[in-house]
Amino acid sequence: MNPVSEPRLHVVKPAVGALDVARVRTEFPILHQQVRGKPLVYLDNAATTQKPRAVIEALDHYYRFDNANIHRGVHTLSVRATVAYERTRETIRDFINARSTKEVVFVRGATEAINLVAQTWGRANVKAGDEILISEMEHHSNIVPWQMLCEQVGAKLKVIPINDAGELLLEQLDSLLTERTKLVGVTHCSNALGTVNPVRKIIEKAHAAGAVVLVDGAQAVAHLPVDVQALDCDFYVFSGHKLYGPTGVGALYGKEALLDAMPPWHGGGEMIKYVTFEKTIYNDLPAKFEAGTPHIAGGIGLGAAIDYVRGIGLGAIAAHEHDLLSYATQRTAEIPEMRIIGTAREKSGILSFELGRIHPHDIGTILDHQGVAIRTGHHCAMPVMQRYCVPATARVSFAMYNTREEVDAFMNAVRKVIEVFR
Ligand code: C6P
Repeated sequence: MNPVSEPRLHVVKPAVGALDVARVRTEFPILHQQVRGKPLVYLDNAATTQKPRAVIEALDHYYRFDNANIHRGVHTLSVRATVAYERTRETIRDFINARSTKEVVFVRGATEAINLVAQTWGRANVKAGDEILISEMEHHSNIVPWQMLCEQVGAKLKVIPINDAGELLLEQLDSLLTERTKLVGVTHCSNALGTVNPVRKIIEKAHAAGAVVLVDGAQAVAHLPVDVQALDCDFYVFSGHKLYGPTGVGALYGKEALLDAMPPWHGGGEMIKYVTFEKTIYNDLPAKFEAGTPHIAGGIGLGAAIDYVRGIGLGAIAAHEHDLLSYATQRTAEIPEMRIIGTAREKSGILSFELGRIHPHDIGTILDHQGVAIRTGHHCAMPVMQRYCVPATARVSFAMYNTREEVDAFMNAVRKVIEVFR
């Protein structure tokens, strides 16, 4: 199957106030540089976003003035570091509207969060013959941990297929959900296709079938408002670095009752209340899942990133990225060789494409010579590539600081690729 897509406009949340992109850009020092003699056009935001001054300064401030281990010391620096780190937990709670900070576990990122759930909740609740249901558009991070669990306990992995536009075939959900389905794992936004999934509807159906739901929010939290109570998801995971924060830090949201009943994951300091050689009493939530010294600076930086994003407003960010995607989608129609992969009605700012028979890595390399940074490859979503019968795609992904002029620069660079291969 090699469906030819036509550019379709998607529907994302309406504008809430205009975004002052020129001002936003002044807040991101890295954007103001030349790459290979051309102004940098950074369009690889789904891989990682750039960091605003507020985040860089939060990290700098921590290391200059507050660096100490947390939750342990009575001295002033330790108290300051602890307060700053725990402030981020509250910031995250508020950002995703969790009921309590007990429901917010710091992790290294989305990948670690999913592995944590698979190896704790999964090992405790999934037995031989049970089923885990994921979708065809998942990132490897939301496939492999479940495959590993299934191998360990003798469970079965099932998959919700997608149509040619890259939308889930939800009509199949009813038959795919059985009394054996223990968990549904689904991405909020696809990193390879840009599809925004109707997670609320999926959660409702999964709950009706008695399954819990983990939502992979890695590509969502920086682009659309997330309310875990309104969604009623059981677990929600995201990485800080795709949300303008540092790498190596992210969050796992879990409903308190579920987290409370789960066994701990890593053993070590911080996750214990009392240790003897005979027996250990584990700590309360969320410390039970936070063994060892965490990425303290990263946590503090993530708090600064979320404050920054909220200051701009997710409504305004979504509207701006929607405009960029619409503009880019329209402009791709000028180049007949360009085929968009992923034309769902609801999309976030991700444009995956093929350019005739030119290999995506060649596209990426030539674009880099024009100062344009995009990602090429399978995007850690090989089953999506298999679905569209392509080895890889080229992918443009937008953030709040991108502009229509950058889309123009990208299109000019694509024309250059075609010239080179003509
Ligand atoms: N996608 C991309 O370029 P980590 O690596 O843990 O921060 O995030 C993993 C992950 C999980 N789910 C989705 C939907 C993702 O997009 C990603 C990361 C990057 O698309 C790197 S492969």
